[in-house]
Amino acid sequence: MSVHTEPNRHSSRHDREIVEARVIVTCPGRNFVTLKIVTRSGIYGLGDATLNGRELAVAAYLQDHVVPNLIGRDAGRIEDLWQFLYRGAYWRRGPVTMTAIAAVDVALWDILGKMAGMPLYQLLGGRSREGALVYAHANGRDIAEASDEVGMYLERGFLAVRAQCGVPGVKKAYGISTPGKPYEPAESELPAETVWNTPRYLETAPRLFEQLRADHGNAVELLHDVHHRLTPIEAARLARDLEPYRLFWLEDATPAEHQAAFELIRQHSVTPLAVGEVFNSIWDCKHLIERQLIDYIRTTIVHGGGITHIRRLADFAGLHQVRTGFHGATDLSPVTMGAALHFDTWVPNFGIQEYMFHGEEILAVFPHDYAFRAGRLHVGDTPGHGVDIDEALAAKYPYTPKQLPVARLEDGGMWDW
Ligand code: GCO
Ligand code: MG
Repeated sequence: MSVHTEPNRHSSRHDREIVEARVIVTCPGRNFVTLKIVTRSGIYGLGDATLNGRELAVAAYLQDHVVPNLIGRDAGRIEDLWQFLYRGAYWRRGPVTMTAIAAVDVALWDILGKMAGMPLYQLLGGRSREGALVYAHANGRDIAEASDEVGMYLERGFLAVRAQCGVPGVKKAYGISTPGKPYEPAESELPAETVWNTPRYLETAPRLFEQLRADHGNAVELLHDVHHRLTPIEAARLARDLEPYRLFWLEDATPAEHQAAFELIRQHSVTPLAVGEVFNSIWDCKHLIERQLIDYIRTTIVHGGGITHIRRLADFAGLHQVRTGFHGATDLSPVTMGAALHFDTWVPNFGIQEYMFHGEEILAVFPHDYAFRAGRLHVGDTPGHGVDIDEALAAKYPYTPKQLPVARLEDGGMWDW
């Protein structure tokens, strides 16, 4: 019997040639940088290139140094282009470079999916699960308000919720929204200055989780983000104090530039640890993973060199029973959310996905096919990553400079925000 297979009409080098790549900056409520790569066949792909508060640095890196290298190349050579932009640039790693590489990489995977007529998760190896477990953000000025918000998310069907609350005596703590507004830290052109008090926080956080368990029981998964503000020994103490409340994870308990600092936390506590939203490559977490000092790795596609690199990171983490828990704050565009959800649908060592919802204006600029049902996000079967951009609408929202806040101790010394 002879088997006849039609050649894919996009399989020729000529059709796959990159003829245009453009950087789109838009601010439908917050700034996003998107790279659009167009092939000769007319098929295009999108990659997110947003680095909160440093958006134009990535836009310029792409525009001035990457785009001229893309024109005329074969969009099908995803691995080779990744190596070209990483090894070939000589200056390696760092958030600006790795975000720019990610934008190219995700756009090329999107093109590949569209050429193949397949959703991205299928190209990666197919479905491992029906939907990706997600966690929402609950916050409140005090414990009671935060608990009410956890209750509100449970009513909406969430199975996992991150909780943050105000700290008595601290005027504006990380993670707490202005009443009536969604949580959005980058509100002003120059960084807002906040004041931090570690002893007050260390008293408050365990009381928050004691109350949440009393109000909502043990079935909900609870998470908490320290946002890098503790020293290793303080982090060890908090992780130990939180043990009775069985957190899903404690995030960024101490800054992780010095990866071995996590050994101290591990020596004192069995609270699961998550780290990595500010990492850009495997090298930032190699020690943490090899020594099993963390349980979840948060580095996601947009800031970690794209699907090509994050796939390697996830495989390496899997060898050490570390699971993924991708960053999904609103400063990552729906393009990253779409790509991340395809990855989550495939990756064997999936843990959880952060889901902080984008507002209506943003969702209108980025039409997408993922949807929330019963505690999980589900990707659609649109070829590629399933997220598009309405360029005419995007053009109506010009870039607006906004930076993240900074934190100081009460004596004025700079601290981690
Ligand atoms: C999170 C993060 C965010 C970051 C933000 C910075 O866990 O979602 O910590 O809230 O602060 O992404 O741009
Ligand atoms: Mg975080």
